[in-house]
Amino acid sequence: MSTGAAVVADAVIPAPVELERAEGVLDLRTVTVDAPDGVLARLAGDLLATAGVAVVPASQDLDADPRRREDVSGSGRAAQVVLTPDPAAGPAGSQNPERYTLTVTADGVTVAAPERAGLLHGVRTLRQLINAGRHGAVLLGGSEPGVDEQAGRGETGGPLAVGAVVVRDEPRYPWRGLSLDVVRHWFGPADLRAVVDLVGSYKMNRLHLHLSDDQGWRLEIPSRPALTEKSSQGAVEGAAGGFLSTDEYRELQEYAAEREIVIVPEIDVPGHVNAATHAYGELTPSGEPTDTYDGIEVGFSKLHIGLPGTEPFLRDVFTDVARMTLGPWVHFGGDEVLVMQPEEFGRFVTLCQEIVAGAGKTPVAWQEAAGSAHGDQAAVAALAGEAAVPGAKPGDTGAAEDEAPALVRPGTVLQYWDTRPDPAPFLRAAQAGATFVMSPATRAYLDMKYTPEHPLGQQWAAFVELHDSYDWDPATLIEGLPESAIEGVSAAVWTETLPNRDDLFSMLLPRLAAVAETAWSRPGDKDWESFRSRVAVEAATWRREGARYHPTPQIDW
Ligand code: TNX
Repeated sequence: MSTGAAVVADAVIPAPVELERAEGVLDLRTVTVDAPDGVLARLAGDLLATAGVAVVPASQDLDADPRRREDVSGSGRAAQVVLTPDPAAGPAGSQNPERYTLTVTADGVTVAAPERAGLLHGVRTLRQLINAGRHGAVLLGGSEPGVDEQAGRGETGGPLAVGAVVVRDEPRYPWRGLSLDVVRHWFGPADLRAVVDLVGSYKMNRLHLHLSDDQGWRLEIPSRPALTEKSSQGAVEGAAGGFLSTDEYRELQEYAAEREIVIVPEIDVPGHVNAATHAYGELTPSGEPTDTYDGIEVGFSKLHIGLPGTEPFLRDVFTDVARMTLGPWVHFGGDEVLVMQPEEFGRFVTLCQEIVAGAGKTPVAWQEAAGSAHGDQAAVAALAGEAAVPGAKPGDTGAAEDEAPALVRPGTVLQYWDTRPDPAPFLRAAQAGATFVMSPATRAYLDMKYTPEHPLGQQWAAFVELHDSYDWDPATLIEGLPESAIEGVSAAVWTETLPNRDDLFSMLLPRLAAVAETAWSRPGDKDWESFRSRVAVEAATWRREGARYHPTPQIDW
């Protein structure tokens, strides 16, 4: 009988703050779920059912009369899983709104948390502990009645039981997410719900959708119907497009919100706009719509601040998006505008923040909005066919770095991806009140190939093996950035080379679990060797649920 804490800890991703093993084992073949509301009870039941547990309806009578707690299969009592609001839950002294305590004894399960998110997190942890028992990672010894020792420890045959344990837990960062490109290839509502479930299973709480780009427009905008009428059909290399209707968008957000996940919509401007300029000729200097585009180059398209149609377009689009969005954030892109001078770019950044904030949302933008140009300013000018900024050197922002005022407003969230540029603009932005979500391409871009031989993905930033996406600290990426300016972490997956759900998932898994742990767990609670064994356990769930993953040789599957 092995009941050491280390063995049990080998089930939970992301690694929890505290996990204390106790005596006893709980048979979980059949459970009842008791929660503060019906939606939570259903979600908790669904999560446990994915671990193989039979969930039977709870009723007052079951508690009152033990004889009626016989489970439907007659093999023993239904264990009670009780979700209960409790401000005292979580690690000692914690005020973290997502904290929870999960307590498993031989008599039942309690998940205590001050808020709904913590209650769900506790159930997610329980699901992984059950999964580990089935997979054989937790050796449940003894002769507990109802636990069949001979059941075996295969994918589905292991005991549906969990050793007694107390988990007290909370996240390191409030923003733990995935950024998903649904433009280069289209992923519809069913795929998106699967992604929401996946993100949630690792206690991530943001799904950022990249909804517009050169190749397509993926969200119905009531005031600008041509965007989806004319520009939603295409994708990369002639693949089929699609878009979310306003109803589908609302339903997706509600599905995510039930799971405590906020959808963050991105409409990417002032670059990555060919789908917009194809739909509305008034956005181009000639007045003629641009052709459709199904290649994978970036950086060539742009809006024009001086055209009379531009600002009304931005106001219409961002006002509609803000109105349709349940969460507090709207992302306006701002990345890789390789054909625009810094002065015009700065005016777009200022305008978009003003529109988004005026519509009641917090603006989010890629790091370029801090005022640093992407890459080499001279190359930018050359691409634009314009004279280089006088005196510009590679890496220049085109402005005097030390004196230039920050472009960002207080509260704007910047998404950091390019690990090359100089930290000065980011420090200035932080001083102006911006916060940062870390998506370093060399670690968190899950469209990067795992290895040079990997058949899918790109390689412009790095090869990103599982260990690379695990072994980094968001707090040390930008030298001098105060910890208080770090909002969190987002993995990102661009889909130029990923035409379907299987290919997408094989890039996400197992690396998404690594990024999730980097976002949730403190550096001292992270451990690569432990993570390796926990991933191998978690993979049993992926196989059972038919989720494709990449069997990297870094794990003993
Ligand atoms: C960069 S980095 C992009 C995307 C591409 C991706 C391909 C950033 C904010 N944008 O437009 O799809 O590279 O890996």
